[in-house]
Amino acid sequence: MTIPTYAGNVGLGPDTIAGIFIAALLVSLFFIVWVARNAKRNMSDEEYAAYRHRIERLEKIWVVLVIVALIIPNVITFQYTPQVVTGNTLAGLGVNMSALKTACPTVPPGNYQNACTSTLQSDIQQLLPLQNEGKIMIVVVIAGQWYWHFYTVAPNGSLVFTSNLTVPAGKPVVFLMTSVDVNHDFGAYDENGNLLFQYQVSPDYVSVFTYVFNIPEPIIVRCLEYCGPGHWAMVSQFTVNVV
Ligand SMILES: [Cu+2]
Repeated sequence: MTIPTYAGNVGLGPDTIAGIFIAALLVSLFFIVWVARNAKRNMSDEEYAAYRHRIERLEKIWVVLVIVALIIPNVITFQYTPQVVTGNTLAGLGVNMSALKTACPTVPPGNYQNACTSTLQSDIQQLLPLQNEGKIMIVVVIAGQWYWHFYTVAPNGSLVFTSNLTVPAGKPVVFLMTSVDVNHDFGAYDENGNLLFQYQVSPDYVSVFTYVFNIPEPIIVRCLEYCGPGHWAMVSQFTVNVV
């Protein structure tokens, strides 16, 4: 498979997205000029008061529209947010969720490299019996400028670096993710460029995220949070296989 070179290649495409932004810019520009011209006209005091009244009413409508436009898509799409089921999947397998750690010992900025080692190891010890029983697969993700490093977990709990990660279909995959520098965002796309899920990856913190891949296919991983000039190149991949 070929990996598109940058995030704009997914979905609408960079030209369409640029077109939308330019169109929005031109529409805004038109209204700015229109308002400025109207405001310049010679108006009597009564006319000006009526004009102000009209504008204030438009502003109120505008504020309500923006709030509605933000709330409605959030409410409609909430049920599709995969994070909602993370706790249920692991708790359903008997994991004591309160024993899973997410916070790492605080270290000064710039020293995040090993900050989360003990937290990761503690979580792996909690989850290892389930993996050894074949009920889950644990994947450790270390993010950095500008790479994704994947590790699998051996039966004795030690981390094994892999540049050729495969995960099973139909079985919960538990991602334990942290960053060695800045905030990143783990975005998993299927073969057709559809976003399956995304999850925040932060320094000083271990993100625990469980996902069940339904079909065997290649997965592309992109960073979905701007993390510096190499952000666009922070692309990796792994494969979902039949169990
Ligand atoms: Cu990033």
